[in-house]
Amino acid sequence: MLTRILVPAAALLLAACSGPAPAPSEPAGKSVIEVTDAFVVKPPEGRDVASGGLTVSVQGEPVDLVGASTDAADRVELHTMSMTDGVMQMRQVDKFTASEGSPIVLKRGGNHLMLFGFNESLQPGDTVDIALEFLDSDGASQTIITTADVKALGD
Ligand SMILES: [Cu+2]
Repeated sequence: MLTRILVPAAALLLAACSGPAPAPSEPAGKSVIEVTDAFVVKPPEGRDVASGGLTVSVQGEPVDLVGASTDAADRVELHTMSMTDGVMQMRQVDKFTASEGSPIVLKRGGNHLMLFGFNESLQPGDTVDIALEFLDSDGASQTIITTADVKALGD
């Protein structure tokens, strides 16, 4: 019985492997990405973990935001935020996806950027450049550098 199930599965696998070669991929740039409203919140005195946000709109094919980096911090992670039993929980994720009409919105109290080792000398009113790495559905990457305003905690 087991054998009879396994044989067709193996045959399918072989068929998939010997299928026609994939069509040549389209040139990159099918997605036009726009990043706006970038900000970073200066952490309280003595802390160096900052949260940040921005909006990513796309025209064309959907794109994934898969990473971020900045000279202003050691490391930037993509985080989700959720409430579980009244406890706020943050979780690191690999990516956020933007599609037409459905932008990525990263903000306080929601999905956000988390900057570790944030440069403590930066003050509200300063700006920091953040490099955002995107992948489109063909696996083509695009890096966009956006300028984020440093905001005070209460702003
Ligand atoms: Cu976080």
